[in-house]
Formats: sequence, C-alpha cells, structure tokens
Amino acid sequence: MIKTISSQAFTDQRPGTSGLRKKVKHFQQPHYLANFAQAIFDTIEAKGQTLVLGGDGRYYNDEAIGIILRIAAANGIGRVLVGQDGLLSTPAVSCIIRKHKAHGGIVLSASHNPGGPDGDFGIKYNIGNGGPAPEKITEAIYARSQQVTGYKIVEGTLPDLGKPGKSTLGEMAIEIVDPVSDYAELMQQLFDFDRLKDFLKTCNLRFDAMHAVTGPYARRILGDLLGVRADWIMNAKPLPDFGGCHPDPNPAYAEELMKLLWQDNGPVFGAASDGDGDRNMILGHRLPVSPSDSLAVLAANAKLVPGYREGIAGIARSMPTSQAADVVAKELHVPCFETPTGWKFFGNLLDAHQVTLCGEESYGTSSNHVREKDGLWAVLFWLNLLAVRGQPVTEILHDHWRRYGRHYYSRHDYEALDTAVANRMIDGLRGELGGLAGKQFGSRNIRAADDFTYHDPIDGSVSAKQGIRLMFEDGARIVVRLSGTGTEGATLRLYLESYQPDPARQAEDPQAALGDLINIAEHVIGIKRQSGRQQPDVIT
Ligand code: VG1
Ligand code: CO
Repeated sequence: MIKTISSQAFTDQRPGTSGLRKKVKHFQQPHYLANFAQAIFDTIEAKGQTLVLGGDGRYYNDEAIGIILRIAAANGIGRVLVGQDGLLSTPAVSCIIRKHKAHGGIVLSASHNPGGPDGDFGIKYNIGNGGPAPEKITEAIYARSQQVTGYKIVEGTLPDLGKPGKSTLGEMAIEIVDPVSDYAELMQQLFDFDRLKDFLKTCNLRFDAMHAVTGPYARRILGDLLGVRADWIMNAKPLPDFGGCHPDPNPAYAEELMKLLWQDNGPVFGAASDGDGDRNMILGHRLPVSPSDSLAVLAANAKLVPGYREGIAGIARSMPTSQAADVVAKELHVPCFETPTGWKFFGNLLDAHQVTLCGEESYGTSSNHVREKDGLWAVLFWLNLLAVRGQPVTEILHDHWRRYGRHYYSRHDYEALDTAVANRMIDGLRGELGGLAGKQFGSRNIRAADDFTYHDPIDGSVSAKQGIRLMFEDGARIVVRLSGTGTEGATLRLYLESYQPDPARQAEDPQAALGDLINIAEHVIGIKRQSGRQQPDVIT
C-alpha cells in the first residue's frame, strides 16, 4: 500500500515570516509540495498522533490536501481532522488544535497574497499550542527539505471533502469536520452574545470577507447567531481566486467597503478580514482605525468584555507596531513586550502567561484564546466594546487619543524590488547605523539606531537582523525591513510613527503629520533614490 516516490531535493524551501510561500506554479512543480510535506513529517515526530489540516480555499487547496493526506498516511499519522470543503481559517486551526489536543496542524494559505493559477500558495506548520512553529522547528524543516530525495505515499481513495464524517486512508483515520462550530463556541465564551444581539439590531455595519475563508465564519457567527443582515456580510463566498481581488484588509485593497463607510449617513462600523481570516481591519464612519491603535484600544477597554473581565497580564507587539500599546500598558501597570515581526514570536509569551493581548501593525490582533492572530475575534471585541460603551468607533478612538496621546502611524511598501538593490539598500544602511545616533534632522534628533535583535525571555533564543530602527528623542521612529512573505523580488517596508500628546493637534491626516519623517527616511535611506521608484506601491 505504501509507495516510495523518488525526487530531488529543492533548495528553496525555507519558510519566511509565516510559512513557505511561492507562486502556485512553483508549488505545482512535480514533487515540490510532496517533498516539503515529507520534510515536515520527518521533523515533527507525529506517528500515531492527531493533526489538523485545512486551508483558505485558494486555488490548489484541495489538490494540496489530497497530497498531504496521502503522505501523512504513509508516515504513520494516526488521525487527521480536515475542515469540510478543505476550509479552515488560521485562527480556527489554532482553536481546533488546542481543543482536540492535536499534535499540530497544517495550514494551507498564502494569507493576504492574491490567489488563482497565477497567484500565490503557501503552507505552514503549527505546533501543539496551536501557534506557528517557532524558528527552531521551521529551520529544522528547512534543513530536512534540503535532504529529502523521496517521499512515501499511500494510494487509495481519498474522502469527499464536502461530506462531514469519518473514513480511513491506509491505516490513518480521517475526519471531515465542520470548520466553524468549535471556533464559534469559543467566541461565545469570550463575548457577550446576548448583549451583542440586542445592540446589533440598531447598528448599521458591514463586514467584508473579501471572497476568502472568513465568509462561512461570519455568516454563522454574525449572521445566524447575532442576527446581522445577510447582505451586510459582503463577499462571503470563498472563491479560489478571491474574485480576482487582493484579500488584504486595508484601506488600499478594501475599496468597496471604504466607499460604503465614506457615504453620508453610511454605516458606523466596518470591518474586513484577509485570505485566511487572521487579519482584521476596523473602520468607523470615515475613519480607519490604525491596527496599532486598535491593539491599544482593546487593551485599555479589555475589562468591559466578559473574556477579559479579570484584566490583562501584559501586551506584546511586533517591533514595527506603534508604541500606542506601550502607553496603555504603562498605565495598567502591566508589561509590554516588543517582538520581531510574525506571530510565531508571541507563542512563548502567551504560553508563559506573560501577556494576554498581542498585535501587529499589519492588521493582526489576538489574545491568549488561540495562538494565532484572529480577524473575527477582533471584530467581535470591537462590537462588544461599542455595545457596552454606547459610543461609535469614532468617539472611542478620539477619546483614546485625548487620554493617551495619538501615535500617527503609516507603513509604506515598495513591492517587487530588484532583490540585489533592496539588499544593497539595507546593507548600506546597516553600515551607517554607528554614526546616526545624535544626528539632528530639522527639529528631530536621533537618540539611537540599531538593527533589532530579539532575545526571547522565555526560551532564551536569539533572533537577529529583525529590522532597522531609527529612534528619535521625541519618541518618533522610522523602521525599515524586508518582507518575509512576498513571492516576487523583494518587498521593502518602511514604517513611520510620531507621537502627538496635544489633543488640539490630533486631527491631522497621518501622511501630513508624518511628512517630515518621510523626508528624513528618504534622506537617510534613499529608497526612491536607489530604487528609482517615485512612490510606494501601497500606503497603509
Ligand atoms: C507580513 C506582516 C506581518 C505578518 C505576516 C503574516 O509579514 O508584516 O506582520 O505577521 O505578514 O501575516 P512580512 O514579512 O511580509 O512583513 V498573514 O495574515 O499574511 O499570515
Ligand atoms: Co493572514
């Protein structure tokens, strides 16, 4: 029954910020996905154990599930829980791993990257705490992938992914499970559904699933359980190519939703989620909430929500995320940790109960209820706050700024740059770091400049070269790093942050408020000068 197929090792299977991501066509090369799956099974020691498997429904999802099931069966995996229709959002995978005490899980997604035959595909391994595998494991999988010259498969009939129920493949048990129910149950434990139901009767809102995996979750939770009108849950059917759109919930890509929220008398609450359902964008009427602010607002108001009534143990944010959360943490007398970009760095802190809430500037927020970022969770959290405070998003945010100060924030992405040019830019800047401290630019003084190194306080592991920071005496920051999720050339991300404690000066447009920092960044780093680009591809 078990067949061994020989292949050649691939040298380019090093996982990035969040798993291995490549063009679909790259994944479709003979043996490419199979080799990587074999490398995972060789590394994780899961014989006889339970794994969770599902994806965001993008093109190649079902085929990939078939390949992985065959290899899992041949490698002695005991049981696999697969989401019906091959669907599982990233937070749902995390929830199911934890609830069913699985050994781990495999998520098939390239998240916010476009899908379809010419789009992107991805695969990520999550460990038993439900979170992304830490670097130690992703590096071991990568090392193994370079030696894999064959893989084992079980032939035989695969189950129909559309039909819930139990079957076997070789000696391995397969269970096709409802993708939503465990997750929905968890949400009901954290939020006040009765109150929400009442509140939502009078709240004009829109949720945009962006043709991606959150659709079925939103339909069940917002629609069936909370009574939100079906036509207010937009683009709720997952499509293999996300309707040709970019499933990235930010003001640049969620155009349709933005238009609605900018109408006179338009909805007072808007939200969107990404390809695999772990990101969230929150909008008030004519006001996008910066993800960094969102984390700070949730932290400041956590006690108003049932799941966090006891208060929070601490907050963690990725290094490029603004320091808005730090201000709240200080006031709450809880620690605030700064980690490298990517959710995998939060797992240790959450497991050690050092933090309750985590967030990234890239529209990612979550808590200790799972070990992934969680889009719909953030939406429900915000709605629960609106219900309890009886104020719209705009007022809550303005109140927050008045009390804690406003952190103007923006990210400028330069996509698909020539890799050599991008590396030269970063290396060049790295070389100049020693001389930058103390330099004056207009009214701003650089206090310190470095390349961020993270020392994990729990397991002592060290992650170097996590992004270059220029820190100014007034608290402003310029951060620059290369993306680890892109699939074309190099993507350079420039992060800008400036603190404004004066309530009279908190109503500026962020690009204007950050204007002088944008100029300093160009002066010091020279992105436009060196890349020949006139402007960023995406501004969020
Ligand atoms: C980006 C974001 C990062 C996020 C990662 C995965 O990584 O910046 O904050 O954790 O995507 O998100 P990078 O290396 O491209 O900057 V998801 O929703 O795409 O899994
Ligand atoms: Co995502």
